[in-house]
Amino acid sequence: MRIVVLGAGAVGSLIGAMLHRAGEDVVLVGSPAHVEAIRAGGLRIEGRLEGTFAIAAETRLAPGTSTDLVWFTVKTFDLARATEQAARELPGSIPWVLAQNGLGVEEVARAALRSAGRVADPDRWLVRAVNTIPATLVAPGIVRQPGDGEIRLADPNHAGTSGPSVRLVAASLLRAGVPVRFVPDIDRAAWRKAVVNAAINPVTAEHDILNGQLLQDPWRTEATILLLEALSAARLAGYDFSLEELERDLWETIRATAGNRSSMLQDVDRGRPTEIDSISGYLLDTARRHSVTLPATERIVERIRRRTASASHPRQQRS
Ligand code: KPL
Repeated sequence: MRIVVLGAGAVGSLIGAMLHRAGEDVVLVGSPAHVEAIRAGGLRIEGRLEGTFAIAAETRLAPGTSTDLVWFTVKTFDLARATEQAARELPGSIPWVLAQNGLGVEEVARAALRSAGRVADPDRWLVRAVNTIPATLVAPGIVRQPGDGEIRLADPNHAGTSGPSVRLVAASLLRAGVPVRFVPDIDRAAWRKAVVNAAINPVTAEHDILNGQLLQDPWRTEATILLLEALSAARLAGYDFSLEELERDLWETIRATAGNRSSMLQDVDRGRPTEIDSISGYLLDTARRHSVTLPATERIVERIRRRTASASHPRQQRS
C-alpha cells in the first residue's frame, strides 16, 4: 500500500519507518535538511526500533501524487495549510490520518476537504489518531524512540461512516507491529491526551527538562496544578474524567517517556512555533466560554508565547 506521511519529523518519520519495514510503500514529506539526510544515508532510527531505512523522501507534495492513505504529522498550527494542499494534490477519497497533539484538529481538516469541494462526506475519510509513542528528532535523518506508547484509534465498529477508513489504517499499523488500542470515544481520548500534554509539555519547554524530571519538585507540583486546571476545562467541555484516572495517565506517561524531550521542548530548542495554542490555549478558550479562569495555565501560556514570539512558521512543520 502507498502511504504518504506529510510533515515527517520525529513522530511521522518513526511511524513511516515502521510501516516501511513492514513492506508498505512509504513516502516521507519533510524539511529540506531531513530529506537531504535521508536521501544521503537513509533514515536512522535509534532506541526501541533500531535500524537504517532507505525510505523515499520529498520536500514537497508533488501535484498528482497517488497514494492509498495519508498521515498528517504536521504541527497543529500548520495543519490548515497542509490539509488545503493535500485536498488539492491528493486523490479525494482516501483515509486522512490526523495524528496531532491538541484539540480542534478535525474541524481544520474537515474545512479543507469541504473547501476543496472534492469530497462529499469528509467524515468518511478522517481518522483521528491519538499517539503516545515518544520520538525525538536527534538531527536531520536521525530519530530516537526513547520509550513505549501506542496509537489510539476509534473502535471501527462504532466509528460511523469512518469505520472502514479506521479499519484500513489499523490493519497497516498492526501489520507493522505498532501497538494500537481501539477506544469507544476518540474525542474523549483526544481530550484525555490533551490534558496530559497540558501538564507535561509547557513545563518541560519552559524549564528545558526531560519528561522524567517532572517526577521531582518543583516541576511535579507545577505539572499537578496544570493537570487540575486542565481537568476543570475538560469537565466544562462535558468530559467527566476522574482526577485519579488523569493522574494515573500523567505519571504513567511521564515514566514511559522519561528520557524524551517533549515535542514542545523540541520546538523551543529549534526556535520554532509551538502547539501551545491547540493544547493549553484551547483549554483556556473552553474555560473562558464558561467564565472560568485557569490562572496557572494562563501564566504558562503567556510565558511560552513570549518565548517563541519571534519564531517563524516554516513551510513544512514536523511533529
Ligand atoms: O505527546 C508527547 C509530546 O511530547 O508531545 C508526550 C507523550 C508527552 C511525549 O513526550
